[in-house]
Amino acid sequence: MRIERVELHHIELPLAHPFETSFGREVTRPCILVAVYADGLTGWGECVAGDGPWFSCETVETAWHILGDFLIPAILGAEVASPADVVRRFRRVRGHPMARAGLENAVWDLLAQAEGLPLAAYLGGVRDRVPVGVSIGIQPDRDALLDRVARYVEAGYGRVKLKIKPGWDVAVVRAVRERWPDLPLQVDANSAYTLADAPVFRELDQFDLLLIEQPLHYEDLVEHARLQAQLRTPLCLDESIRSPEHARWALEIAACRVINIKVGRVGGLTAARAIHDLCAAHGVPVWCGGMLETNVGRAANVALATLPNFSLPGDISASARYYPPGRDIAAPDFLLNDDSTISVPTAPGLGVRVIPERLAAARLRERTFVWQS
Ligand code: SMG
Ligand code: MG
Repeated sequence: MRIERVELHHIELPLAHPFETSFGREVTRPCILVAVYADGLTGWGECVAGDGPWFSCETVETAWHILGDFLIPAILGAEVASPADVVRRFRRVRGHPMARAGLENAVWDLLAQAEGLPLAAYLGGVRDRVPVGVSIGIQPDRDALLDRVARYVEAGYGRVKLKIKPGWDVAVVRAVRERWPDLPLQVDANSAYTLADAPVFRELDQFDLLLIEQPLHYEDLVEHARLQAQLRTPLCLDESIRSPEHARWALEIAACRVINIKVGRVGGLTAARAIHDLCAAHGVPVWCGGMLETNVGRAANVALATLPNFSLPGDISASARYYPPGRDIAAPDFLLNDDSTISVPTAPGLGVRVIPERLAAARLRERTFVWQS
């Protein structure tokens, strides 16, 4: 099919609750939604870059530039029969994985619809529901954290991730572990520590955590390998894995025993599936990370998590955990099942519909690119 038209929609939504990590506090969430048109179908993708270069060096502004000036011109008017055609046309662009993922994933949705298949089936997924957990940000104090954990456990989340940073680590993990001795629990430092903090991680080693996510520098692999060698608990890399190559290097030097796959961070569903396959071949479990996506990005995450080696619960919570009722730009919402899973949509493509009025209400700017034959 020929790509006839592409639209960029820069939107911003209020979060249901502020989300605080070691690198900052978010009250609203921006993103760029990408719509790709061909043969009477529309595919949607979400670019998860934020307002500032905090989680990653990409921002909404850099992604807007890279999409509009390089990536969209590379595929506008092109014949596309498979996602590989898009990946090939993007090969000249170095870096900018979040920008690439927004557009590549929109084409995945389009092609899955053209095949009449749910995105999960088009990817090769094997599940009809995916196990999920919830990621809980840093709270004003320990009681607030315990209340928040209690609320999510009562809501049915069977796995909890706590954000940690220096001064908000061993004592809070101990408090949660004492109250919920059997709860599957993990922590995420978002690169807030150095190797000099190894004693903190040796203490965290006693709490039977599922994993410790991205403790050290966001680009480092070598020091993660040194830390991993001192710990019983698996280290999991997030920010350090920005391509299949990073995953290969990390496995080669045993920098981690688990990988968090985020489709935006690694540059799209093709790269995400390649990392999944590589980890499966090495016996390394993976799970699907989250970037506070709207239902468009969430649908792509759910589809990805149906691949067989996604053997740990993902940061894919129910839609209501992220945005106030009626605000998410796509429907239907994702709901939490009693067994801490989310059901995989069965309609062709992403299986969610963008609601034009909600999109318009959330939009800050838009840009349209039309192929002139
Ligand atoms: O989408 O449930 C979610 C959030 C999961 O904790 C989460 N993501 O480092 O893994 C991570 C953070 C990054 C969020 S930055 C917006
Ligand atoms: Mg993380």
